Amino acid sequence: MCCAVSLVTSHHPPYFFRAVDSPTHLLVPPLSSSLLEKLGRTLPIKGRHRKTVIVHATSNVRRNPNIAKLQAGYLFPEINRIKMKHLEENPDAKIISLGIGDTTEPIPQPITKAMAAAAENLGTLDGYARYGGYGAEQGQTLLREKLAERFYADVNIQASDIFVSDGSKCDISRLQMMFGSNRRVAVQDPSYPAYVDSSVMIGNTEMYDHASKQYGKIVYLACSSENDFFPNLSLAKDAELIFFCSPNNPTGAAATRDQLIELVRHAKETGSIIIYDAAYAIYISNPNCPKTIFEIPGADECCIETCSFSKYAGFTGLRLGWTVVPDKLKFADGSLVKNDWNRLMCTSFNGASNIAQAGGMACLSDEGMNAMSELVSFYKENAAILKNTFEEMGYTVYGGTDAPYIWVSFDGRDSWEIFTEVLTKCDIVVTPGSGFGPAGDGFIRCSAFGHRENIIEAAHRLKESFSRS
Ligand code: PL4
Repeated sequence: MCCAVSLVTSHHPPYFFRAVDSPTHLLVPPLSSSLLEKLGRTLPIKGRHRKTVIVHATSNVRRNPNIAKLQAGYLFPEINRIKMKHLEENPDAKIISLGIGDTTEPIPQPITKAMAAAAENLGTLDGYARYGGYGAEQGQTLLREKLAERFYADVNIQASDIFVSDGSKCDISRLQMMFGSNRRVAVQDPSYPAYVDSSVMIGNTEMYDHASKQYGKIVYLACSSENDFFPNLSLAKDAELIFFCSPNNPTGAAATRDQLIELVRHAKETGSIIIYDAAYAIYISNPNCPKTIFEIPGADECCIETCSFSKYAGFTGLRLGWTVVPDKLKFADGSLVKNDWNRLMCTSFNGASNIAQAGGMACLSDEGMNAMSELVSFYKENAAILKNTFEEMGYTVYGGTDAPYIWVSFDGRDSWEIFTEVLTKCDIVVTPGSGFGPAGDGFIRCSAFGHRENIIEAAHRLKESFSRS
């Protein structure tokens, strides 16, 4: 191990690291394996006693204590790691992934053609002069206008409220950066894990509690069939920021107009801000479920909406999204949230790729809109196949009609245990419900992103191994 030897004096927490030597002047005998195991770990300190341990370090820089609070790895790379390990151990396994929600079908041709033309254009003097170089941090004006026209024509949102970005996940972290630490945050439970993990990283939480499987200070708003997947908002009366995702990942539940009216009313009464994740809005079929929070009167005074081309047009790898910060939304001091978002984006973001933005423009043409709609219909047919399969097998299933995810109940069983059983018996990767929060335990999430033949084969394998009826 090539590093300096340091003494760590720890007084739970924070941990104090002090380098006392270099590799060339070792003061200590070789480290035992048990000590090596502790390297870089948070050591439990009993009572008020200080504990001195030896660690290898190459710097005196203290680890970010907020990142140190995180448990295990981020959910999706973990799922991928387990999948790869399964493949290593079973090289002949024909794994089907219903796990990570990653699109599988090609980007429609009118969109790829527009991007190819944009790339070619960058190879010409004139084209480069017009579209090359750094672009506006807020996104190309034409794209912002087109987004406003396509998705916000009937609501009080202007092109200048829309900030184009490299995707929703990135904007979620940047929103955390804008609001800063020590915020009281509420999340739906279960929900997309980036909300909780980014809250931990920015310093909005206390330590993780192993008994409740929750981070201290975050308000977990349980959503289940018992409350129609809409939480008891009174629990969030002290929250400043509420992450709300509709259609929800992972439950697939889309909030109704009445529920969203209640959400906006709550935010206005408590003075909180809703960060509304509409990444799957295009999957909504139910006319009673709004596709943007800004359909709700007053939402422009208390909501930020983030959205993405990832699941609309297969841009998961290409990266293009947007966040809407309305003009009317203000901080407690009366200043515009939009001004701070603009300031943050100008400092921390250099504008979305110009080729991706050309693709975004093509998505919003008539041809592109039709192509996206076909793609979404295809994934929704997959969702219907999976949903019907599990129902025929005797399971209770949610979601899948307004979202590309189905949420399958295993009657309270440990969801990692089900995940492992599905992987070992069927060579199928799903996502364990508890990865989305403690209220997700007992469930698995199946993604409907897949080639049709894989979805049909997965349905067949699941029926063979897990049928109840
Ligand atoms: C795996 C509610 C997927 N590595 O692509 P983006 O950044 O525009 O959107 C990410 C996103 C935002 N909001 C919600 C989402 O569900 C997602 C994507 N979630 C999933 O399987 O739950 C992909 C996850 C990816 C990630 O961590 O986002």
